[in-house]
Amino acid sequence: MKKIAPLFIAALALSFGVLYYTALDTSPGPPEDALESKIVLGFAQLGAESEWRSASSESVQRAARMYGVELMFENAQQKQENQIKAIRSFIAHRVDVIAFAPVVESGWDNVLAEAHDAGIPVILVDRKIETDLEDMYVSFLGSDFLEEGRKAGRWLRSKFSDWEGDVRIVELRGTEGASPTKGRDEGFREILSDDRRFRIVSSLSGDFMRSKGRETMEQILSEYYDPSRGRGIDVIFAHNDDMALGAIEVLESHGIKPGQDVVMISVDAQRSALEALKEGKLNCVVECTPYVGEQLMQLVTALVSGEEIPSAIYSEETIFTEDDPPESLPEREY
Ligand code: GZL
Repeated sequence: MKKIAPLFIAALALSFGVLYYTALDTSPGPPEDALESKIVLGFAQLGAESEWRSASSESVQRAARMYGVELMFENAQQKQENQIKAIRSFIAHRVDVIAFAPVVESGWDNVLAEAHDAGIPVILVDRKIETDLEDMYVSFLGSDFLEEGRKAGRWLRSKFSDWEGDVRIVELRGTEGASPTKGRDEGFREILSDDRRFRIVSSLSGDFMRSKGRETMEQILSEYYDPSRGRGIDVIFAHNDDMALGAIEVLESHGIKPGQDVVMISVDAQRSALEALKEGKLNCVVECTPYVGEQLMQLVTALVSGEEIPSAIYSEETIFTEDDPPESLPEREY
């Protein structure tokens, strides 16, 4: 019996405590609108695979500080399951808005349905998704990848307008299944498709990474490049600067002059790519801007204020080529 008494008293105290706590907890706090309620944005960044991605993250973080938005920022190390986990944690924290750069296009239906059911709007930043469900996101903010590929194709056709023979092209693809990889590839091929001189002899992924760009370029050279048997490469089209810069290192290690022996095309226009353009190691760089942080915060603020926002906002982008005077090239932060 004695043993039971202390237990009973402890249970009584605990229930009283809980009651006391909940009573305190239900006391009327200050009115909602009197609280300085900051907007809370959950951002699931895909990784840190390239200079472009680092600049993208910095743009979002800097803009959140500038706009007074409380930012929950998660980096998924290029793993979709990590992005899904991050989005679920944002839902659990009941953030006001979720934004993310989907590492690949497919596999988002379940987690976006959970966000939708929780009443949390989602903005796609940088990359797109494929889904049959309606209303899984409220807006896309980023680049037109198809047009970026078309720009590369148009420049290449102009470069080889007087060329008689075949144009043997190597394509260094970005992350398989990612919307920029798909768009740049499709746009590039669309522009070249009606001219049989242009032949893509190898198309392999370097995952948007400099290290894998090097590995893939070495593999392509070993499998394909053999001038003694007339197997050369006339053009390298890299889906981003990091892979192009990796390929440049490999070409030079084999005594091949990038930009002279092989025409080099890249996408992004980071600082080191524009430097390579000035040095004649790249011939064409299609711009893809990472600087959408402020636009994102404007969208988030408008959304939380109940304003309508556009379903898609595309960045204005240009192209830089070997014909541009070096002094006309922009100073890049990244
Ligand atoms: C494009 C972006 C791509 C960049 C790469 O918007 O998703 O991913 O072109 C980056 O540099 O890794």
